[in-house]
Amino acid sequence: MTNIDSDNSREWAAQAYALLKKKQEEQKQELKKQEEQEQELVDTLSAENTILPPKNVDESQLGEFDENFTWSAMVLAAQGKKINQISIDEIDWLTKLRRGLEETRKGFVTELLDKLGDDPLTPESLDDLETLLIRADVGIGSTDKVISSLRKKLNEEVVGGEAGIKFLKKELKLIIDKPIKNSGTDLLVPQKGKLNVWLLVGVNGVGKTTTLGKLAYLSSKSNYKTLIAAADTFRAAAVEQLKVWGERSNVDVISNQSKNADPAAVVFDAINSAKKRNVDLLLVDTAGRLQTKNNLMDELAKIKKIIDKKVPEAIVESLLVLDASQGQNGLKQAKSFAKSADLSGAIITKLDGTSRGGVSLAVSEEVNLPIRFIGAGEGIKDLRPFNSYEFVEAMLADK
Ligand SMILES: Nc1nc2c(ncn2[C@@H]2O[C@H](COP(=O)(O)OP(=O)(O)OP(=O)(O)O)[C@@H](O)[C@H]2O)c(=O)[nH]1
Ligand SMILES: [Mg+2]
Repeated sequence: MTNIDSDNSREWAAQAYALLKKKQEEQKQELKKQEEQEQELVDTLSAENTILPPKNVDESQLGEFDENFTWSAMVLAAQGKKINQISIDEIDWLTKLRRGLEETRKGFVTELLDKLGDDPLTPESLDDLETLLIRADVGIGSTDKVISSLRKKLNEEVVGGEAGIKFLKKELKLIIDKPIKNSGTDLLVPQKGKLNVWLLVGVNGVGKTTTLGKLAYLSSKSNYKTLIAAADTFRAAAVEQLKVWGERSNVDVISNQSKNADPAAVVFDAINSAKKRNVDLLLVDTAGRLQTKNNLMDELAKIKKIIDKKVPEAIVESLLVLDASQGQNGLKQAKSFAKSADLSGAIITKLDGTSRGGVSLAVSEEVNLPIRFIGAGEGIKDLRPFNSYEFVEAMLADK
């Protein structure tokens, strides 16, 4: 970690901002040149009636040099990033994350800071903190852990307000990091040279298809050969929805448009294509609900069986998608899925605009799942690999 004191931090952020501004200007010039060249090509192709690829995704724009920028730059600096290594995309994401967690913070940190003030922590302030953590959906298990660590610390020494927050951040991070450490993989990325199959599962409306679209974009942008399997055959519009995402990220979608097509059969076809095309990552969208009494879990088991049988060497991840705004309800779903589906990780969505971001901690502590990605918006770039440091900093940012 880099040490930057607050006097120097604004100066540092200002330098980073100036550098990014320059970079953006250069990029704009470059983009203009490219667009001119592309237009020439488009004109030629249109004359030949060729179907054109979709337009590229918009580049992130550098916003104002404000509190958000400074905070984001500091979070990156604290993780050892140098001024010239910072990108507009990263700043953009952190700003979104911090804004997204604003509601969670409002009912939590602001009140906490008010209660703690500059005075040392007391047993009473711990009681307040306990209530606030529970209210933020952090969960009873995690709350107990944090409070008893703090109580122990209080018995040993005087803890001031600021030191209390620092200690709290450390404890929360430990809870989130535990299942990630246990999994042996800090960052989930497809393994090169193998077929990786990521199944997105979860109840209806939590954001599976949207998340899959964002993952397809991240993956193909990172040069993994990517393919999508539209295995939600229940919802008629699901395939169309996926195709739009596929187009935006230049990833093909394997589907079966016939009514009541068997999801496992779609996965079967997709695996064949994936093998033929040497795909690195096959992303499988699944249904959040079914037409018949068929159990969602049975359906998932069937899909898994096909994968194991056809490509036993594949690296399979079953990722549970959870809508943060559902709070404790989402946690209940996670528990029941975890019981019957063999899950390997979680993706938390809709962290923007919910006051229940704390549920991420409950997922780590009570369901013991490593959080792999988080979503904070409906745009294609609004999903990022999970970073516990950034998450906790955003959740407890003091303004
Ligand atoms: N604000 C916000 N909205 C999101 C996010 N992720 C998904 N959504 C929205 O949530 C709604 C449902 O998303 P879908 O991706 O269709 O959810 P699903 O789990 O595939 O739903 P089913 O296929 O019906 O099971 C859509 O309106 C999405 O735009 C997010 O991170 N933030
Ligand atoms: Mg869907």
